[in-house]
Amino acid sequence: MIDFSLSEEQQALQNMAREFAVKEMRPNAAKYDRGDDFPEEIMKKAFEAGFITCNIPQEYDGGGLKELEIAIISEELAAGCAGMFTTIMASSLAFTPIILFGTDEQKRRFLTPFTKKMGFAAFCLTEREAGSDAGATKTRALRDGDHYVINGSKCFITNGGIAGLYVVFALTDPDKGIRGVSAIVVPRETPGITIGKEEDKLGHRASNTTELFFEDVRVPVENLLAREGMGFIVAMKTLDVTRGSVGAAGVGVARTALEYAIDYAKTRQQFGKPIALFQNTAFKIAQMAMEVNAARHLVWHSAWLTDQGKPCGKESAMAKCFGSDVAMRTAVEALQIFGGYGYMKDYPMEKLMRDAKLLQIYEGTNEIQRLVISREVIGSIK
Ligand code: COS
Repeated sequence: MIDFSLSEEQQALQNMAREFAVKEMRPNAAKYDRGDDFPEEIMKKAFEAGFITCNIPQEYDGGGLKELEIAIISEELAAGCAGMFTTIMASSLAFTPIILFGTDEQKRRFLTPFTKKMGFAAFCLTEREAGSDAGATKTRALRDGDHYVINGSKCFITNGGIAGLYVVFALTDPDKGIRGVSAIVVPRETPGITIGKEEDKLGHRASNTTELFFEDVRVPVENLLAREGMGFIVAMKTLDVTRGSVGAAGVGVARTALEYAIDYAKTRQQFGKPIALFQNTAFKIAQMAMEVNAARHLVWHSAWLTDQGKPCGKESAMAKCFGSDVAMRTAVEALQIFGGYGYMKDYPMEKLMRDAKLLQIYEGTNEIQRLVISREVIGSIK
């Protein structure tokens, strides 16, 4: 059976997220893009609406949303402002390894507090020398009695400076390489954590990105997720689940760019008629509309697979890669329709283009997504 319709609940969720994006995010997107301020008030409203804790299971007082519903919300929020979307969904990314691999006690201890009071979490995998090669982690978490002692640093951490909780991937057994990596939950208040400077980014400027330094950070062994040495698998399985929402964000950014381009093309007159009546413009718009639809279908399919508990690594990589590539292509083409106006900061097009770029890079570059897809599609070679 195949059914593309959304349930009444899903439609209500979509409407709620769309209204939030239109009323709260879009009117403030340029302001937070220009300055260095954090959109605190909008995040408070996002918390009250349940977006920040949407993937925390209901038994731990969260929204308990499935991946398809998260994809629906992600598209809407990113259509409002990709930077604010990133702040919200980076917490979901950090909650995911706890949801997938935490014990009941860990979920209660680490997740439930986020449902009571607004807070953020951060997924700490990337290091200066371990980006795409995530297994090259150098940060160590060596056992000392009933504690791990963490030393090292992480970079490009979304929510790094504002998070109350970090999920840190570190070597508990440095001799074992990838198989010596473990996932450990580290509360922000633990002594020895220093937050580096906030990165000055091209786009997603409403989100906070920092380096993090760990110096003799002592964390009880009860904060280990899964087992020692399983950290790399924890990271990979997390990304399999979450990458689809980056594709959904790509759909959101592309959809906004397309909407602006259509409105503009219908009103902008050149050579005595609206430019939408020139086939060059109309065909660009047709191409963009096709690609937005195709990307959404990939995203929803990968989310559906995840919700069914079926393998989804290849499909979520496809959704992430295609969705973000469509965001980039659409933003560039839509800006072109605006001509010189598109290049000006008074118009929203250049922000969309800058925001689209990061979607092709974070949560695994699109080159890594193509690697994941090609490995599975080609299979083993004898
Ligand atoms: N699910 C379960 N297990 C997985 C897995 C997945 N999705 N992907 C890899 N593994 C397992 C492999 O099966 C292998 O296990 P064995 O050693 O028992 O065979 C192990 O993990 C190592 O995998 P692999 O050999 O594929 O590792 P590589 O170093 O070659 O590459 C990639 C792994 C490139 C896919 C990984 O490093 C990656 O995803 N990098 C990008 C990281 C990223 O997204 N960073 C963004 C920052 S987080 S916001």
